Amino acid sequence: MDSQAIRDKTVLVTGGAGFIGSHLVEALAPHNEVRVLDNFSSGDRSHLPDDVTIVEGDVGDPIALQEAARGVDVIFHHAAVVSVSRSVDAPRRSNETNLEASLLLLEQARQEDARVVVASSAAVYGHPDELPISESASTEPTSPYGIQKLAVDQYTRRYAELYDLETVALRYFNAYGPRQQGPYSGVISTFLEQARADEPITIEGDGEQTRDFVHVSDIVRANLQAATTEATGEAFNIGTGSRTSIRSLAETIKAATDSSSPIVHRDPRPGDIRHSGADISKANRRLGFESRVSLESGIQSLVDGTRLSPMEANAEPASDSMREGNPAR
Ligand code: UD2
Repeated sequence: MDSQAIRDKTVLVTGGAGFIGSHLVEALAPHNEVRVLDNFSSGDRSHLPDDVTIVEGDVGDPIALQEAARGVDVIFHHAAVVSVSRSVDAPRRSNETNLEASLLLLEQARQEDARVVVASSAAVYGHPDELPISESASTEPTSPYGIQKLAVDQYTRRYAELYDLETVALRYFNAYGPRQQGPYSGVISTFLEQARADEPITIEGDGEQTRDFVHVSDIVRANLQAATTEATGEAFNIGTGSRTSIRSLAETIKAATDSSSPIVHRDPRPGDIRHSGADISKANRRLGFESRVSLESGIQSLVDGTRLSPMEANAEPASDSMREGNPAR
């Protein structure tokens, strides 16, 4: 699978100024006409290349959406309220953006006969029955955010069946990389900030919980593959296939930053998922997806401020000593 195959298309990236969206825009812009629909509630204009067309507005605003989607070939849907805790505090508000606006977008895609690649989430699974988690695992989300993502994921797949629309849902595991920041940004950026400031690195609970951390450049590559795959109407796990404990992550980040931060424990997060790890064999088989960035090199590049291109092979997974669990390849 040639993941650079999407060329000379008109594409829309919703949430294109955000963390994942802006990296995707950068990868698409040299070869395609790119439009970005973003309300800049958390995204940043400075992340966008000069040659993209920006429509400022909510995805849930039909006028803005119509303008942004007119004549596009592919829509990458990354606009969302990404905070799980905000979805718990205000479920209807996050439902508006995460679910209602996504449905509006699918309808718009039907009008344009555009392919849609949707950002789904490992949150659809809730507490997993087995590891690694395959796409056919049970889906019992534990938060409004997860419920909304699951509904969108299902709508996305059903739109392929019911309306013959080309759709793909990508279930991201724990994404990390440059530009991930702010209060809901995830454990890697939090630990990095703490380590750089020589402040305590705060592990919630015993630190033995595990996650599948996937670098944003791998996620971008999965999106490019989804843009051209023949395997539409499907959902795919996008992770690395390996799990890392939060304690091991804290130690790696402390070492990589040469920090004198103490590693401390506080109360576990209520409802925290104990273990999460992706079976990526379906994405590998059907999309040609593989993860190329090991957690060590991903963290090192964050520390050094170097960029990892989605097209470069940075693979050294076999020697990745932090990894545990069963690589699903
Ligand atoms: C991630 C996603 C979420 C959803 C979910 C799916 C992020 C930011 N969130 O939630 O959107 O897709 O996966 O299951 O990617 N932790 C600490 N100390 C800290 C911060 C976190 O110990 O300062 C722990 C936390 O208790 C948890 C783990 O690190 O056990 C990961 O936390 P997270 O907020 O980065 O991501 P997660 O898996 O809750």
